[in-house]
Amino acid sequence: MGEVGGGVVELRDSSGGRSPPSTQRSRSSAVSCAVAPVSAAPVAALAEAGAMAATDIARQVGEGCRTVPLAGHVGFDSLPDQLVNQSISQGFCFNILCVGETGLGKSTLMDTLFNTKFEGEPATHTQPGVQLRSNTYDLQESNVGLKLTIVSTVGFGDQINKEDSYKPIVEFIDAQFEAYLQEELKIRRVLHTYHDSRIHACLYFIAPTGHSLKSLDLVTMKKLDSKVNIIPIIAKSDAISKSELTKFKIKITSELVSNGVQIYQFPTDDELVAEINGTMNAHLPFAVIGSTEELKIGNKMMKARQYPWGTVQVENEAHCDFVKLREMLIRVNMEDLREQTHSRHYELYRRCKLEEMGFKDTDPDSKPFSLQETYEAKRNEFLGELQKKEEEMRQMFVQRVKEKEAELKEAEKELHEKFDRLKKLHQDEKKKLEDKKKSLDDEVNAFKQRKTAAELLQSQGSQAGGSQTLKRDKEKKNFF
Ligand SMILES: Nc1nc2c(ncn2[C@@H]2O[C@H](COP(=O)(O)OP(=O)(O)OP(=O)(O)O)[C@@H](O)[C@H]2O)c(=O)[nH]1
Ligand SMILES: [Mg+2]
Repeated sequence: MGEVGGGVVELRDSSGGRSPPSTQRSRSSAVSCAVAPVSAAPVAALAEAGAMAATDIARQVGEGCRTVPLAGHVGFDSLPDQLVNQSISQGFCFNILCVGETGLGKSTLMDTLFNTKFEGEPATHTQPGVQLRSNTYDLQESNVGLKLTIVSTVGFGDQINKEDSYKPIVEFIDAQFEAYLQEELKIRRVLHTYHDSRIHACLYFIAPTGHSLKSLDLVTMKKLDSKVNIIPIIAKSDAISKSELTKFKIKITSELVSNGVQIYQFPTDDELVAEINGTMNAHLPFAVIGSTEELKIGNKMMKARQYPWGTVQVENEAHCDFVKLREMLIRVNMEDLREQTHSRHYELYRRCKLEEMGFKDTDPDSKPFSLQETYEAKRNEFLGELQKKEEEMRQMFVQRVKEKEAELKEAEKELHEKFDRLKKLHQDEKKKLEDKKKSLDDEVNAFKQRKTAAELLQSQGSQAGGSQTLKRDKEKKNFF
């Protein structure tokens, strides 16, 4: 395996000249400056920067600070070396996110960039949604250790409805920021041993269509640009002719600009790398080819792709921009990508999150707001809200009880009315029956009277009939 960042491959500029030596940039932060390979130039530059910073501080503190000459060597000029040594012993970490449609050559490009074969199965085209696959590897080059995490999209662009394809990616990036924030907020923090999983660079793989960006690409890049350093690359650029590629690059750039997509710009504020970075910014998006296959070209073994009509060499700058990408991503700007992730993207996430949680730097009178005050304010706000909620619930409960009471009263009233109605009905019925009974009784009495009269009449009749019979019997006897 070859060297990844040690200067084996020379980067040539467009005029054919050799580019400045590969150097990791160092910015103002003390921690982030401890990244350069141990060499005299950056250490001297750091010492110089340190001296300049001291002058600045002296100027800032003004009267209270005096410059005192030293009578002899003290030793704090070794501070930059100490930083470098400490950083080397701690090791570095770098996290790359590869976003691109299935089969666009993401894994092959990673293998080619790091000169190794990372494991990983190709994805199918039948994924129901977009997922992210993350793998971490320990790499060693010279005496520098690198914990490399490669995160790849799986199933990106394979769904019929691609509206939400960006969401899992955004969620993943935010989850890494959140994990870091949680670690920072812990009482016992172990940030020096914490595995920082925040994404430092997002390689966005554009399909070599030669036309324009797909809306999926534009939407996804737009959603990601405030969260991660996006480096757009035209994948499998051997599938596109030279003249088409030039037009395609122009088209992509203009579409990114017109849609307000902020891609990562290689920094030009450090004169050590300003020239090369400025030149490379003009070459974006890089058109790359990936291959780990080594073919014999002339006397040399080279990474290339062989076709029936010829061979395309990965590391030949006339064939593609692979070398430019490797140079910019690994050899020149790796530290800037890490720093931008921390100072820009993570800072934005942290600020929004803390503001959401109620933290402020100053109160309405522009006085500094202490953590204690923030806590008290948030607590009071919370208690106020709790009281408000309690009051609302009480009101609601009273209201419900009142409603229930009214309902019950209404039901009771209805029952009473029903009872009265039934009672009246019953009374009417009773009266009717009594009347009927009375009339029946009357009828019965009248009948009885009639019966008695009839009986009397009958008995009288029978008596009268009896005496006549007696008389007749007597007359009969007399006759005989
Ligand atoms: N023509 C051409 N083919 C390439 C290039 N890079 C990779 N390939 C081929 O494309 C196919 C897919 O490559 P992968 O690297 O597996 O693609 P991927 O994006 O990782 O695929 P998934 O992980 O399945 O999404 C393989 O057959 C590669 O050999 C390239 O630059 N040009
Ligand atoms: Mg893959």
